Amino acid sequence: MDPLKQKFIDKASALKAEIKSLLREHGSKKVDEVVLSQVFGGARGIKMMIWETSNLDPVKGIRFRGYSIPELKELLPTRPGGKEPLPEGLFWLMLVGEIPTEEEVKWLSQQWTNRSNVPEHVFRVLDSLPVETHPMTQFVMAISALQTESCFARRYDEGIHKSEYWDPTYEDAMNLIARLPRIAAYIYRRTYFNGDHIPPDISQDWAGNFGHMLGIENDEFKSLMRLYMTIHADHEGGNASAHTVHLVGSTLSDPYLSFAAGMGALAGPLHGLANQEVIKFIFRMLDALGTETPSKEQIADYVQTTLSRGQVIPGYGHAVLRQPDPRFMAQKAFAEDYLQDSDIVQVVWNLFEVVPPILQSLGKVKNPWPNVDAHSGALLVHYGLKQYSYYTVLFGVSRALGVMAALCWSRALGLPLERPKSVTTKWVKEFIAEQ
Ligand code: NMX
Ligand code: MLT
Repeated sequence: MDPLKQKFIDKASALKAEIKSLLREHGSKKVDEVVLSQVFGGARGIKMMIWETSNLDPVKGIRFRGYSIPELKELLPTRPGGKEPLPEGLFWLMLVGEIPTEEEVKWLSQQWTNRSNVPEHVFRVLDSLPVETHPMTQFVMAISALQTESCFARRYDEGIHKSEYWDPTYEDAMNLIARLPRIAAYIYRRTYFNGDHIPPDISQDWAGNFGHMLGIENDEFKSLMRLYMTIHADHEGGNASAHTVHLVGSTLSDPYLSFAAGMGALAGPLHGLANQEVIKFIFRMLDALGTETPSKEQIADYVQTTLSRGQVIPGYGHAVLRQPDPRFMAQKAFAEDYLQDSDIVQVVWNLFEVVPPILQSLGKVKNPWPNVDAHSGALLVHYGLKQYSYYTVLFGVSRALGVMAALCWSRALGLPLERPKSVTTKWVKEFIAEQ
């Protein structure tokens, strides 16, 4: 058995036994109370699932196995001489809860290279779609087409014992992550470069090779890709894409179909599609104002007009966070290091000053601060990746790291079918009448 897989199952078996005795003793302890506004309000804040790979604090932001993004930048292995963490290291950390050594990260990079072959029929499925098909639709279809390769589906069909579900889940998770950059790059090149594809460079790390296949041969851009793939990977289990993967996976639908379903959730403008909406918003604003360098007053007027049209300001607000997103701050720090002089980055920074007080003044927005999507597009535009309808695919490739690690845990811990209770408004009225 490979060393990561062995480490994983050792840890998961120990935790499974611990959970069993914990539930025997404390299974009836109350962890939450649900009020009616939560039932009607998108289940905000209700504690209802187990997610081992990361946890979100409303004020401090995301912690991957307890580590903040600045801590990970210090601790995770980088390329020789590089400043940004390798996403391979984050996957290792999320899967087994340990900061990997450089050797372990090298091993994982090599594993993903070995597993990265994409069967020809997946490209044929993509090539059969109209070229103007949204990249997220192409992504979902390609992942679904790749499901022919699922070890989990095959082993289930052969009658696998339930105690072994984790094993083909791990294999599918590793193979899927290994193949995603090639698929995502194929979608980019077919959509915007007339199908002029770039073969993989297997000497590069996972994110570096992705940057290479996109066609942007720039070391700074590859560093950005490593950072981008690390910070978008996981945001605890309740976000819409992760929760969808978790829910679909709980039916024992295989990792490919579970991930494709999660990508459908990520493609919504209130979730991952917000990264394309932010840059679209900025381009439209610059167009409307007739300048690349609008003043803060001009930006404020445009934001007010957008709100008066009943539209949200993309990239701002969050269902859980109540402070600027540390992922926004990490991208801001990258921009301060590498691209201080970019006009579009300056617009993002001006929005950061202008938008929060305006949203606060509405009196209803719980978090007026920027989220991860407020910054990412401007960085990509700077390096020439201007085709914003592609941006959510990048988010999706990264999100695979977290949701696949978490899916391995769900199957190893033997988590059951997820099936919460719904009620009708008639039931609510009767419930109130009985109080
Ligand atoms: N612009 C305008 N109004 C907003 C915004 C915003 N950015 N954020 C929240 N509101 C409104 C919201 O629409 C709601 O209005 P109403 O009562 O009229 O329906 C009110 O403020 C209360 O909403 P909250 O409780 O603050 O936010 P909620 O938890 O419901 O929603 C988001 C969270 C993220 C969906 C919301 O803030 C939003 O729509 N933001 C813009 C889209 C975005 O950036 N999404 C990306 C999230 C991160 N990601 O990558 O997934
Ligand atoms: C995410 O990364 O999934 C988003 O910030 C949305 C969320 O956490 O709800």
